[in-house]
Amino acid sequence: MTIVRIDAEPRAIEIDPARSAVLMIDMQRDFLQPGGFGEALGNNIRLLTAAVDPCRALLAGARRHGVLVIHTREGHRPDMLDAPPAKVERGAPSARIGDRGPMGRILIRGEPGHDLIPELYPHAGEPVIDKPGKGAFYATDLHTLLHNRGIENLIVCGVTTEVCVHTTVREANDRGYRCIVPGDCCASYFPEFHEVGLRMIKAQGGIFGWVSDSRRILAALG
Ligand code: TIU
Repeated sequence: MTIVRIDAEPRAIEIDPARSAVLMIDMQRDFLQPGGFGEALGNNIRLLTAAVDPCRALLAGARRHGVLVIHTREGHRPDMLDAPPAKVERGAPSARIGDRGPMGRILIRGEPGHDLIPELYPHAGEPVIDKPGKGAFYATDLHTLLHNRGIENLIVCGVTTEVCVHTTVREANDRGYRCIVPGDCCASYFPEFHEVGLRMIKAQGGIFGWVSDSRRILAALG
């Protein structure tokens, strides 16, 4: 067992890479590319691209060191029976979940927009979790999969910081996982929400977990 020490806030954390996983949250075309769900909600999608290169570097390092990599995708069944009307009707988007856009039906499984971006595409054998909600634990088998693999620590990356990353970190924290969030591997359509989202995780002695960055995590892995 090789324990590594990751520099982080509010303090350094020691983890066993064999009992750790990288969770890559929702790096989907629907959130990062033109014509998807993110843009339909009125957001500037370019604000999310800063996280792509750090995520790519972190994934490469994690794979090199045998850290389990898990990807998630937010989306719904083509018949949308798993899409709460309260979610579909929310706000005033130019196009709603299930509507046709340039990348197919918005946020629907199997459509081009629902797929992960090519820069961060899963390698063969890496689990992909399809989730209907913002949190990766809600209505998925993620907890079972992590439990069966003996995973205790999660390095949570992806988009958006204050929505799906935060919801997942909160769910994971309540289930007993140690969550480390590399800030440069996350992004938000609202830079101020990104900043305060990270501060909320590490405040109060690390109320939801630890905040670090890709450089410090890669340095710890060696
Ligand atoms: N809208 C927004 O910021 N996020 C989402 O709808 N989903 C995720 O964060 N993945």
